[in-house]
Amino acid sequence: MTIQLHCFGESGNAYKAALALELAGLDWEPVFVDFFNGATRSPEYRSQINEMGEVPVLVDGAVKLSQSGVIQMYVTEKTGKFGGATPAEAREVMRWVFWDNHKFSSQAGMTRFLMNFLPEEKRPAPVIQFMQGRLKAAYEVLNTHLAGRDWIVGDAITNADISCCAYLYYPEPFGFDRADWPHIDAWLTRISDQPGWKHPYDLMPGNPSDRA
Ligand SMILES: N[C@@H](CCC(=O)N[C@@H](CS)C(=O)NCC(=O)O)C(=O)O
Repeated sequence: MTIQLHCFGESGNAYKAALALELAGLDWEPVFVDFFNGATRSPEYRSQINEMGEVPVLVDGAVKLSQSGVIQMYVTEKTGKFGGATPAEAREVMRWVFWDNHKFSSQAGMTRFLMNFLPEEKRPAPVIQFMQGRLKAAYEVLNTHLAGRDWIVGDAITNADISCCAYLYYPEPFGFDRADWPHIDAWLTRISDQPGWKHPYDLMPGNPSDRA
């Protein structure tokens, strides 16, 4: 049975799930969620798809899951891929996924939203500046960790990499410039060189140009 992933292209959190499914070689298809027209805020979405009002949501037969990190764990359960080679690595993978969800992607996603998807007159400059300061500290953490290593954990790509990279391929500006962070830059190239890798806008339906 084909796995369904409720998602939209602009969602870096959905990209973490979509990329794990795709790189693992699982049979899956995207189900477009019209976030920009309020789909995730509708009572139907909350009662039938996800009470948390978010994407991504994975449906595999009777299994329904939200939270990108949990969906990534499910891909690991099904395929043995991306979870780390040992129990110690598996814990380390989770440590970075939690860090990403709390300190990195959440801030990158919000800053990108405020700078690109809000009408220009509503963009709160002091909040954006504050968020960019927080993000700079997070880039520093990741760049320093990646110095002298190919992957965040162990010797191969894991859910830690798939989680932390998700917002960094998007073209909309939010203050991140690959040229400023050489170890992150090389790591992003390493990830995009993986067989089967696709850009978020090629993997999921929905693109800012749809609303232009
Ligand atoms: N921690 C969650 C975050 C999910 C999330 O924030 N998704 C956003 C899209 S990137 C969303 O659906 N937001 C809807 C809303 O806040 O109304 C995950 O990793 O899945």
